[in-house]
Amino acid sequence: MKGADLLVKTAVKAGVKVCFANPGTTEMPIVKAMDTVGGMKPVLCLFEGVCTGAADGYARMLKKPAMTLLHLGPGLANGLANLHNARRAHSPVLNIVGEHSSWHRQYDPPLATDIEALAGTLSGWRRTCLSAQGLARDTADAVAAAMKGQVSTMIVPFDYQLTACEDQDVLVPSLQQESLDEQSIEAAVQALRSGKKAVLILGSSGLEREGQMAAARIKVKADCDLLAETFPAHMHRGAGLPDIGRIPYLPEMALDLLAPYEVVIFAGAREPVSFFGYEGVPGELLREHQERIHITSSHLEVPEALMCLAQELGAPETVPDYLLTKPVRHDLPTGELSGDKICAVLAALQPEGAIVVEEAITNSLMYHPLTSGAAGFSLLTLTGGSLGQGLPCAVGAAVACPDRHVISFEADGSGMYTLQALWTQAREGLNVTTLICSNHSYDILKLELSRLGTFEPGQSAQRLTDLKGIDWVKLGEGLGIPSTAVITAEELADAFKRAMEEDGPHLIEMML
Ligand SMILES: Cc1ncc(C[n+]2csc(CCOP(=O)(O)OP(=O)(O)O)c2C)c(N)n1
Ligand SMILES: [Mg+2]
Repeated sequence: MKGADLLVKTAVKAGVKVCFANPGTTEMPIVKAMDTVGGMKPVLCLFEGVCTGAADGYARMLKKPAMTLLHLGPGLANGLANLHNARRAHSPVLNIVGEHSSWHRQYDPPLATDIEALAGTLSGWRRTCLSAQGLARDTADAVAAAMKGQVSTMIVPFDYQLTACEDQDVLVPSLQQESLDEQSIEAAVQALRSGKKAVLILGSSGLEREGQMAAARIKVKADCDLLAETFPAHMHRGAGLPDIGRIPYLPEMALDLLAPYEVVIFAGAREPVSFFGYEGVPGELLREHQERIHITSSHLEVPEALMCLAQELGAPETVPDYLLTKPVRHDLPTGELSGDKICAVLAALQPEGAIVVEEAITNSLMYHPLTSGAAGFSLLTLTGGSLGQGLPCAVGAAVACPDRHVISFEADGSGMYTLQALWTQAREGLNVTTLICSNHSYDILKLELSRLGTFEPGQSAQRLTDLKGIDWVKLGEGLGIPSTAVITAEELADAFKRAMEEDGPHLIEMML
């Protein structure tokens, strides 16, 4: 057995079943080992940002890591932006990065870089392997670290991958359940009983069904409000769930919304801060006098902490009907498309169990409010603000959940960062429908310019925010995806219904 076989065997045994890869020479033994060992599905991605974004999407759906296989420092560097989003989502991701042979590194060959330094910026765990025989232990440690909800990066020299070594079985230790912080739960109980105006802000795993239902029970008993963090990694949404709004992205709106609360309780969410430090706007969105209580320090155990809080409060066992949204089927809009009409078409037609990956920037403003009574779905958003996450994340979600429809609700500028993902969608026959909001512009940057007092962009500003000349139908078709353009809401509804009826990927360019 070779070191590479040991690595793949250990990963497969630990439940890592998919590898989003863009390999090179230094990863070839691992590529070969996937055939020798078996049990791991290889998915070729034509840019490393697709590999890492796909691993993030996969992890958000299944709560377990996929592997990425990346080529030395440059390959990892290409994947960093989406590892940033994965880190913000607390996604378990296992990166395997090839490195030059241990004896060759000293010559500083062209592809040599400080891989550990690159990995260190975004990985909660990283290690350069020091022997072939150690690869089973290293892989098990890397998977265990990822399972805590972080990016873990293992750097594997080429020669160790090729060295013969003894077969070993190294098991990944199961996650130790952290005990709940009873003191903070007691503090929350007291605060909620004090009669002060309170809000419970949910984040990470607290936004999946179980957490939301526990939060609704708390609301019934304590008469507090419920809010979600601005950019959830995976939020269940739709009819049958409580209607939980998200803290607005714009700091002025968030400040207004949060101002009335005397007590703010956090369950898996960070304290809200402004996305950027604008002049004259506070960075922290809570004021000093607002009492803050975090009922859990971990993003993993949020539903448990919420259930414990519900119990300590003496909340009812079930959520009364009036707190759960009823199915709402909005009328289909007509005429020329706008962002709001796109959201309305989606809310009306998206099928039960859809996974919606939302990176539609300015055109998705109404999507959240309009979908409170939609057919139940999973919402995955841009956790770290680093564009180019949507199309790859849709790949990973579709590989993780092949029986569900993935709807990739995407802005045109954002989509261009990682459009290679479309090829993987076609090659793998994934059930992804990509909806491109074609406003031919970096529209949100015009809003940012207006914050600087520029309402009519000058020539340079125009050149840096205008995207005319991109034909998404040709791009989609060029990468193997049946693609069509729509101008009206009626055309969108027709094209969307057709896409939902057929298996495999589709692309709809929505002309705005
Ligand atoms: C990796 C990365 N690069 C650049 C940016 C800065 N940025 C934020 S929004 C934006 C433009 C978004 O345009 P588009 O995706 O077309 O959405 P629209 O504003 O038109 O709705 C840019 C370039 C970013 N957030 N992330
Ligand atoms: Mg745009």
